[in-house]
Amino acid sequence: MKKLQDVIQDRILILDGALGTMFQTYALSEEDYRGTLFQNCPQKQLKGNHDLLNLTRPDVVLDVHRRYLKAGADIIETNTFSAQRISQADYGLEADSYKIALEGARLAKTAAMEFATEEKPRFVAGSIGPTNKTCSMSPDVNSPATRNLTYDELYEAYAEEIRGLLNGGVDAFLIETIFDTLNAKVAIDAAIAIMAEYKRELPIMISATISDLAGRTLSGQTLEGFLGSLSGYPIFSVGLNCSFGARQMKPFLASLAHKAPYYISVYPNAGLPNSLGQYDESADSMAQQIEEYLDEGLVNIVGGCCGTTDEFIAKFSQLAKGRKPHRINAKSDAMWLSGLELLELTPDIRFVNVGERCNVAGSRKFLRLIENKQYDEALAIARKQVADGAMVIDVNMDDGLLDAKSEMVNFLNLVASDPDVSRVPIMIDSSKWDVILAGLKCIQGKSIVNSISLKNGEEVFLREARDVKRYGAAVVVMCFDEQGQATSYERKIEIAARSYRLLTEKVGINPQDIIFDPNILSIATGIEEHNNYAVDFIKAVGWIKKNLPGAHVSGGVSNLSFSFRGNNDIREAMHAVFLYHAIQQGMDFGIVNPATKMVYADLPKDWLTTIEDVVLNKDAEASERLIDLANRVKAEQEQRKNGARAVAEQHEAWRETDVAQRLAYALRKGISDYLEVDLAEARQQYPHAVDIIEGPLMAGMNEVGELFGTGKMFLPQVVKTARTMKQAVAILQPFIEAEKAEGNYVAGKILLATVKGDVHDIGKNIVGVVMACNNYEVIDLGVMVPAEQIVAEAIAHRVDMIGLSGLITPSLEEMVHVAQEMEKAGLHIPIMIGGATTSQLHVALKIAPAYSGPVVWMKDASQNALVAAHLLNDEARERLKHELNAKYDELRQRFEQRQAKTISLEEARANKLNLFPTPNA
Ligand code: THG
Repeated sequence: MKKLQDVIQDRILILDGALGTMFQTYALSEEDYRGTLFQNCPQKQLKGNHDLLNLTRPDVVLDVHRRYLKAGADIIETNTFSAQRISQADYGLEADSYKIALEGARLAKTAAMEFATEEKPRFVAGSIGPTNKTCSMSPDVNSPATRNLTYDELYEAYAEEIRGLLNGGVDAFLIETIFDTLNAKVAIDAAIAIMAEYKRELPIMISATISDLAGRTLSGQTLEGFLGSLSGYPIFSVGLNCSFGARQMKPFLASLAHKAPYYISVYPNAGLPNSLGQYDESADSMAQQIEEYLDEGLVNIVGGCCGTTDEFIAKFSQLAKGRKPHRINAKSDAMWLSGLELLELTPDIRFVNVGERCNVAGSRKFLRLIENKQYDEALAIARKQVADGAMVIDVNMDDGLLDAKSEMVNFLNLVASDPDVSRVPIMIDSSKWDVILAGLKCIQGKSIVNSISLKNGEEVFLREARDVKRYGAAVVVMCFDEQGQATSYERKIEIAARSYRLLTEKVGINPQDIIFDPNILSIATGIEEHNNYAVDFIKAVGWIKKNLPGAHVSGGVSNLSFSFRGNNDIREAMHAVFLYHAIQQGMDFGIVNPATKMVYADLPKDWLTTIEDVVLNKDAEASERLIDLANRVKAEQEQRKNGARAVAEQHEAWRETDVAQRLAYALRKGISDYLEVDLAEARQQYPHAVDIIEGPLMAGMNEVGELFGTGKMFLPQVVKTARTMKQAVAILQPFIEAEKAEGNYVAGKILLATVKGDVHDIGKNIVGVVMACNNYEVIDLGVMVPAEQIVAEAIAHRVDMIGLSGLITPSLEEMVHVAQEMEKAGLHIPIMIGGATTSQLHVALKIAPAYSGPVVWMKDASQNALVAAHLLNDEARERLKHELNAKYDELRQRFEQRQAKTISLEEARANKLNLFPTPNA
């Protein structure tokens, strides 16, 4: 029987559609989900745990598979999207994860075998979902470095799922609905490891989901950045699923097809969910859009996600017959690195400056900040380097008195929370391998390991190189071997050549992922043997670039000038001269201070000659002349010292605007450095501290909302602004308290929760901030909160109102459930509804009718305080209630009219406009 790898070259393959949508047609009950196996399971609700049906209603699962195969699917997915312990923990079924995965694979395989023929083999792709937690984002706005899932925990969970899938007979792995690339990296890692264990090699299929109009993943990566992260792994296909409908997906799919060196897959939703959370697209209308994909040669594999059924798949299958599959791109011969964005080393880039300042051994300031746990300030150093143009940042925590590993993890997690910094790739710098590994496990982008070398022999070298490959990273290779550090040209190139051979032949590392560091050592030290160090380095650069194809060259540039410490102008001038010559020979990376302004072409003539003589070791007295020059410069500097300081105090342009603009800007950019000063200034201008929040800060937040809505900002940036808002509020809090004590404000108590089944809480957190700013006591129950708990806590705390939040469509249903439970409990307090998929129409049609108290839909967080004020005032509340009732009635009526207006196609045709009536008719 032909393999997937063969068949895909001949034609476009059809993937199946959604399983959930199909299960819905069976109207399964709680009893179906429980079966006899879980009859007595203490968990209240198992319904909704679709994967469990593999054990309790295998007949239904088989039936769905068969329907898709009948419709023409070449590849069917196992019903195992959540068959790992992280997700199953929601149902207390961790221990059953393996069995669920195994049975899921068996069922799909059984069905596939029934349909497979010589001409049309059928394949089973083991579905591996993202889980309900994320490795790259903090669950807590106040603590950006916190994670509630680690690489290792997730690895164990995935390994178990993958074992089940493999033992159950899958033909490929489909890591899908990826919203956090780090989660996906863990799945890839586990899949490769388990396959090696079983001596099997199956294709790894990858499918991301994009969550905003800017085409980024939820964790903020662009699709190109995402491809950068994948570039170190053996991948079969890449694509998109879920997200939007086929129409909105097309531009993103096109850019993926244009860039990715893999087969391309796509399985969109049946349109965007409407205000009731349903999917509007029909099999016909969606097929039209799929046809555009085919016309443009964008895809190799096509199927459907949420809302699609076998009817859709049958249509796609017909459409794809005889169509030309997408032609796969050749693998780029440029190096790919990534942070949130891709850094592709195209020839026009020539030189990548790596910021050196986040190094406890290379910056006293950075060390002090880390020692004192002033992490925000430490992060500001990283941010400044990127603002100064650093294309990569080096992070080093090696200090005898620090716990390097935990500091590395903490700092990298912080970096991940700051989209201005995490835009760029990271170079993880440590001499301890466990620190490097810990670092690799917290980065979703493709990073650079700094460094490995042969200093402890081949065995260690190969082992570490395999780790580099395992985590999909690039690597700096120092020119060290068993005999020590290479200082001469001959030793440098000898070690580089040997390392290159081992890495490419024994480990299979892509030469593009190797960066040699032939050691930049200090010159003009007064020791004669040091005089030729720069020359040897520069010559070695030329040799490596010529003789070790694909490989890159880097070095720690500031090492060169250690003997001129304290004289930064001379040091920077030396670096400029050195880089000028080394870059000419092909040096394409350098660890430098990105703030350096010194340029080779601008150096005064006498400086240039003197320094060039030293760097190129023109004569034995060159060092002496440089030392003289350095002393002269130093003396002049002493004289000008006071004047010079003023120049150093440069201000960024935005600091010149008025205080309201500055605050709004700081908020929008998530810059908290100036909050104290600016807020102090603002308090002079505004009568009450709370006015600052409702004025300039809220204006900033609104701007953020708008930018996000139009795809000009992406989620991590929004999270960052939320954090800055929180800090601003914390600064103002004491003043608000004081004003309250003066009797200026009355407040109430609000309970907030993201409903069960949903983990999104940014909107809720912003509301929390806004309400707290307005002197409400906020009881925040967090995410995934069951209705019973909401009701119980509302009663226990005697809250004045409840705010329900949710981002995904199933949350709409859950909100109705919460309203029903509140009604049953006899509550009448107001409910505020907010979140991306919520709508006034849904509130009018579904939630409000389920509850006798007021239910108010919130367009955005800025409305909450005002509406809350109305709700707490007896008179205003009655007025609001009437207004709402009228509005809701109107919405319902209009909706019903619209419903009534839709007639069947036959009726419409019978009633068509006839401009040329036939005489007899
Ligand atoms: N190769 C590779 N990695 C490296 C180096 C290298 N990592 C570390 C180092 N060398 C590169 N980084 C620096 C960072 C700072 C300085 C030098 C190299 C430096 N710092 C000032 C000093 O010591 O005088 C600090 C002044 C301050 O405290 O602000 O020069 O070669 N692969």
